[in-house]
Amino acid sequence: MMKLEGALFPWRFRLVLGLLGVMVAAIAWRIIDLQVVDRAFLKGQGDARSVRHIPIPAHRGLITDRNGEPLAVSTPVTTLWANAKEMQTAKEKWPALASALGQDPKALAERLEAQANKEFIYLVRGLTPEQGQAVLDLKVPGVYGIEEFRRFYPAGEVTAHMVGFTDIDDHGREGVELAYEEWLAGVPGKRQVIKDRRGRLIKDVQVTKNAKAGKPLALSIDLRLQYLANRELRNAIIENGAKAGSLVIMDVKTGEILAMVNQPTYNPNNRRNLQPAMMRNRAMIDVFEPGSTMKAISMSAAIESGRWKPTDTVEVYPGTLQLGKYTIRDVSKTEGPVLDLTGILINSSNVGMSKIAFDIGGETIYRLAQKVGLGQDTGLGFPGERVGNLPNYREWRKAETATLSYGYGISVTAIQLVHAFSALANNGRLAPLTLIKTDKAPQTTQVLPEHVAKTMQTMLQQVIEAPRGVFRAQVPAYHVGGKSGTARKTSVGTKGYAENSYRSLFAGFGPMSDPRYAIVVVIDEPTKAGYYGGLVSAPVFSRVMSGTLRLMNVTPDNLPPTQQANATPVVPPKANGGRG
Ligand code: 59J
Repeated sequence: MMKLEGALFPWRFRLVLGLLGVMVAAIAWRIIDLQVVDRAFLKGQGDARSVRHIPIPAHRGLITDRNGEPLAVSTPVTTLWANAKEMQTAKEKWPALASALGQDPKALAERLEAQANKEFIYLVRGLTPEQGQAVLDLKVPGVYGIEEFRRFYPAGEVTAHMVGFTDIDDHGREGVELAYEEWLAGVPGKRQVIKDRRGRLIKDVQVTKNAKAGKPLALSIDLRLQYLANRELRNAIIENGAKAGSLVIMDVKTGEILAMVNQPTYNPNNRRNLQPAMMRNRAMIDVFEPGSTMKAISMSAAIESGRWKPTDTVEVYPGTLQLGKYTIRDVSKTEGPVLDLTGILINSSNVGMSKIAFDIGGETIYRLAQKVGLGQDTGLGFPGERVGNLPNYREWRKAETATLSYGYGISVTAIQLVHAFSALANNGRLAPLTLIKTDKAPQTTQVLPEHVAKTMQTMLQQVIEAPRGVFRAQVPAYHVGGKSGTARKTSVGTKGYAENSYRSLFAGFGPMSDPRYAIVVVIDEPTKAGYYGGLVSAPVFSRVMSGTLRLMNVTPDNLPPTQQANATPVVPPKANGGRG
């Protein structure tokens, strides 16, 4: 019967057998397909669902002053984050977490509920590693730590404008931190980890890319001078009830900025309650009319023209000069009806300067102003830096020529003004400005013949040392030179100049035996003791120049005769091994 049936339907049996065989082959093929052919793809897909790359933060380069004093330091911090979804499984631990974080338990719970489906939220950023570990030790499910770096600024408000700061993600946002971001930042690394479906870390697999640390940066500034400048400027601002101010010290031979401070300032380590006015690096981002400090440049142009020498005289009587409906005025009444060129600087005669300007022509002054960098790009590339404005020369009317010659109708930054004076100090050679410490002597440009610069040095020394000079700028034991300026501020809204708001200026250099340091002091809107540059800014110049020359161990070139005798080095008695 069976045989009969089998014999009757032998094809049915073979069919079933054949089908089974095909199925086995299909399964076998599928196994081979998955395990051999698609292996890489599938493993990749699986890993993509569990392997994560997390960044390893790069250590940001240290910023120091020229002597290696730290100005911006990266310290390791722990940032705590949470997988809020995962945290919902252990609500009983939230109060303990809140107290460890120093947060209000109710507020934290509300936040975690509101973001219950988020897999990444920050709990708190920038704890000390110890604080962070204490929280992690609570082992609250869903709470994780990442190591980051945070910037600390040891000199705080004293270097705030220069150094700037980084944002919470450690990227430069202001100052040198921003200008040199690429240099300082480095490149973050990558670490491969395996996480489960819920994002919990299961295994730290390997570092796939090492973090590349940022490079260190030594600035040109000298922290000691920076402190000195900051202290003297701040005191002057308070004493004079002034709104703001800037002070810049420059090494005229190397082009290095040795100090640059502004008031008001701020603490970069605690940026709550920051007002925009505090953050301005005024020495580079505020422009102003240089007023009479400009006469040092105009006078240089006159000497260079060969048409004028210091002893030549100009009639300044009666202290005014009418140009159509425009009147040029001298503020202080001078000794006599005529002044020589030095006298024009000492008495700061606008009339005298203007008459010289008419003789040499506006273009002569314009060319020199341009060469010494007034209203020109400094090339520093500092964030927010302004270029100012030197109006392009055309056939100027007399009034325009005159006002340019004594410092109006042109706008400059404090750093440009110190740069311009540095050319006079450095015997006519202009060194390019730099905020970075330089080791080799820079390429300088001869912008003024040496003999002209030397003549100007003598005249500017007279401005300070002559009987009617700006005696408040004098520096004990040294000869220095410079020029004060008092400029009415242009008032917004009106077309002209404010009646009673002034900018007090002083620009100078020393020691005259071999000028090395140039200093500019800008005091904005003094309201108390007076407002003349010779009264308000000159004493600040004196104190800061005095401190600078001492700190830099510069040999005095103006000791009174008795002290000079004492100053001859005392030769120590020869050592004789104690044999008497
Ligand atoms: C001045 C100006 C404004 C702009 C005038 C200062 C002009 C001018 C139009 C009146 C105070 C004042 C373009 S003063 O810097 O001459 O530093 O110790 O602001 O002249 O024409 O009540 N400086 N200052 N001028 N404007 N326009 C003197 C002088 C200067 C001094 C004192 C006294 C001005 C010696 C200024 C200083 O040299």
